[in-house]
Amino acid sequence: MNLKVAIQKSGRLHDDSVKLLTDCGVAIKNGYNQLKSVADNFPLEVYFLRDDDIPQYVEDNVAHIGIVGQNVLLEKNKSVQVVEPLGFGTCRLCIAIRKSEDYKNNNYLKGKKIATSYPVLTQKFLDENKINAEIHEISGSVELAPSIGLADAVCDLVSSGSTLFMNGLKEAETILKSEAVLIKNENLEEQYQKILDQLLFRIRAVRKAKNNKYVLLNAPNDSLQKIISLLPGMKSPTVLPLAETGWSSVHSVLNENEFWEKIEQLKKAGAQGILVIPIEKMII
Ligand code: PRT
Ligand code: ZN
Repeated sequence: MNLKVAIQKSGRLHDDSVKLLTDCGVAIKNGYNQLKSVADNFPLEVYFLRDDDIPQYVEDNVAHIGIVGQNVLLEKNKSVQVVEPLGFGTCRLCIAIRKSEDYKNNNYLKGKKIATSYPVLTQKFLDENKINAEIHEISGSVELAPSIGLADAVCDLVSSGSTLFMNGLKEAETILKSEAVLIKNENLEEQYQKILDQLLFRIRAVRKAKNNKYVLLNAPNDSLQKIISLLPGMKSPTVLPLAETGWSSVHSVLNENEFWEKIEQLKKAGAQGILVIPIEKMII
C-alpha cells in the first residue's frame, strides 16, 4: 500500500519537489520520460505530471497528495485541501502594462484588453475591483502580447521581474503571492493519512533545519553572560570549558532571518572563532 504523490514532470517545481522528497529520506528514481516511480525505502509512489493536471488528479484521488503552485491551484479551483506551504516556487501573479504608461490606480484597466494564462484569477481580481475589462486567454509568451498589439496589459507570473523589463513592461498590480504547496485529497483514507503524517513529520524537520544554522564559538568567560543572552538555542545554548582556562565553547542554533545581525552582535560581545554549520534535520 503506497501513498501516491503527484509532482511536476519537468519545469520550475520539479527539482525542488524531488529534492524535498530526497531530503526526507525517500529514495526515488526519476528516469527520462518516466511517468511514475516507486520509492525503495518508504511507502510512496511518485507520479510525474504537468503541473496544471495535478489538482484534478488529487481531487479524483488518483494521486492522494500533490505538490503544486498556489497560482495553479487557485486557477483550477478544484476541491482539494492545502496541507503545508513548502517555501519554494515563490512568485507573484501581476498585472503589467507598458513602461511608458502612467498608472495611478486600477481605473486605468477599465475597458482595456488583458492577455493572460490565468483567466479565472484575473477575472476574480477584476470583479472584486468592479473593473470592466476584456480578458484574452493565451497559453504562453504572454509578455509579448502588448508589443504585438494583442493586448494593452498582461497578467502573468513574475519572480525576478526581468522578463517584464526585457519586454518593456512594468508591474501595475500584484493580484496573488504564490509558493508551492502540498495538497491532499479531501477524503483521504486513514491508512494513507498515516503515511502522509509520517512524511509531513519529515518535511517539517527538513524545512525547519533549512531555516536554521548550528553555531559554535569561543568566548572569554567574562563575556559569557552577554553572549548567552544573545543566543536562544533549542532550549538554551550548550557551554563547554575549553582546554585554555578562562575560555568556553558555546554551541547554539540560529535562525537564518536573524543570522547576520546576531553574528555581528556576538563578535562585538567578544566571541571568536565562530563556526557556522548547516543542520540536516531538526526535530523539536
Ligand atoms: O509543463 P508544465 O505545465 O508542468 O509547466 P509550466 O510551463 O506550466 O510551468 P513552469 O515550470 O514554468 O512553472 C511551474 C510553477 O513554478 C508555476 O506554476 C509557479 O507556481 C512557479 N513559478 C515560480 C513560476 C515562476 N516562478 C516564473 N517566474 N512559473 C513561471 N514563471 C515564468 C513567468 O511565467 C514568466 O514567463 O517566468 C517568467 C518570469 O520570470 P522573471 O524571473 O523574469 O520575473
Ligand atoms: Zn503548466
